[in-house]
Amino acid sequence: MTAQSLPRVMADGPLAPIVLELTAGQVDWVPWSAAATPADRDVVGVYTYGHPRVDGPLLDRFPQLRVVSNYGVGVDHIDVPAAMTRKVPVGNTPGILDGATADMGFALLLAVARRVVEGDRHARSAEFTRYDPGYMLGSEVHGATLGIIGMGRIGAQVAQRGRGFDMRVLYHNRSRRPEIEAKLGAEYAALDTLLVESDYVMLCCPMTDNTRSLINRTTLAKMKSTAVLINIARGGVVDTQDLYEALATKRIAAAGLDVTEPEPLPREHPLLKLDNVTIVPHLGSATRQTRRRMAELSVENLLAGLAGKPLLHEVRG
Ligand code: 8YV
Repeated sequence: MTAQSLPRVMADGPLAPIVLELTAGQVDWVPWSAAATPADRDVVGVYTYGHPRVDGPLLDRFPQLRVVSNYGVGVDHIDVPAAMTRKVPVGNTPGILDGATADMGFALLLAVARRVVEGDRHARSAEFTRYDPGYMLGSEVHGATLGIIGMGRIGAQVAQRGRGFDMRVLYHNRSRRPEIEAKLGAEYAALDTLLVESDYVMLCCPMTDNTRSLINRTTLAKMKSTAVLINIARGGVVDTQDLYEALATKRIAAAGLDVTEPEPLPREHPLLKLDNVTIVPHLGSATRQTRRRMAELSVENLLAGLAGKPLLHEVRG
């Protein structure tokens, strides 16, 4: 087939080499354009790689659209009901990035609790000339209480790690998960109870209208002053200004953030100046193995949709 006869798919890039490899000879990639272009009439697929916004007006640009495939599980950047109304299936990649994302949650939890990033900076600095048993005391992880908000697949993996670290595990979720309670000894708690009792609060929920700004001035005020907030969900689950104020005034002790709102934060944002926050640039699923599986599944979804077949994983509502 010539490039002209291959199905045309609009994607935000640059795409990972593995995505290009897996689609070689099968897809004619069209660069992302926020505005309508003459090429739109031939576009039959949309591939979202780094969270570009997909809404009704964007979908309406493509009269022949057969599929939207997302590289990742979270689809808060895609108006799924708008796609459903237009009978365009939306694919995502659940079930393959839970372990990697939970590992990152624990990497942040441990880094913040035991001041790993600060310690690294000090160990490299000119100031480190003498060992002092009194400096950089952290907080204990084992034996502490971990509060997990959102007990889906990622939350369950976090609970398992918490148990491995001999933590008491509380969770809050839309519905109770008796099998997780039985298997991992996690205890269901009302949101307020979880906030009041946890030493570490980890956000593992999807971003929806119900979870947007769930962590705000009011909920932060319920947390212990020694507590640490870890966000591996979406930046928008936390009100950034309220978190900044809580950290700057030591209302809570510290935070570890894989995600922020906006993402990235403006380079001059005051949150970036605080010592009691550790931030990584949305690395939750960023292992070679997991990212490869995400590429494979998102490409399978894309090719299935282009061929008019059911997607391996279709987001419903
Ligand atoms: C992805 C994520 O890396 O899957 C998700 O929802 O947030 C990340 O694991 C991201 O979506 C890819 O851009």
